[in-house]
Amino acid sequence: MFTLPDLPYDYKALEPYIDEETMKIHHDMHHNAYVKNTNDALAQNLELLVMDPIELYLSLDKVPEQARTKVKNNLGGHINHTFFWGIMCANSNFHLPVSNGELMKNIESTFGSFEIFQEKFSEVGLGRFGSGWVWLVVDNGKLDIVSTANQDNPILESKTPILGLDVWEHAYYLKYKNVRVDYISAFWNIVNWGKVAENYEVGMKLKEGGKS
Ligand code: MN3
Repeated sequence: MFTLPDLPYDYKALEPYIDEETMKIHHDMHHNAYVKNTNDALAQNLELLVMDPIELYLSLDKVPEQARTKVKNNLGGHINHTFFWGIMCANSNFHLPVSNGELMKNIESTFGSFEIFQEKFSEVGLGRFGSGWVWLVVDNGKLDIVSTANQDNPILESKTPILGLDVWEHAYYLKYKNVRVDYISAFWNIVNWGKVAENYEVGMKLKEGGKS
């Protein structure tokens, strides 16, 4: 059985950028539903329920065909939200990427500057029609910004996400209503750059050989 992980901080830790009520609903209801739906879909396949979530997500051919789409969407939701909680934190130091030498240098050389990177990330997030995510990924040793629909994760395309933002309306509607751009702007205040830098190192190490 997959289980809902606790948030790594209090529900109100990301205030005022993401409000307490949004975090409660997002974690306790939305994320919890992804976990429950995955478990329900695999109730007849207990051997799959003991697998590592990412390992199972990368081998969906093991899932019986009639359950595959449900598992892809809901297990993706579980993986994405677990990742998302981890790349945010209270009291983010906005300038931390400056001290993370390698990642910052790569962001600057790839996009031109940190500010241009932020603009492009916002553009891609705004450009996602309907529900989905915007990601900073390592793709074969290079940084890139991509967007995915629904709960798809870039690892399905052998890209390693190092930063990601949920742009489903449920992630921001209570506070920001339909103004997604304000939610994306606020996000920069709560990015856990230390965690992003860790993810970056992992992604760069995968350059040789890619995913198995
Ligand atoms: Mn969500």
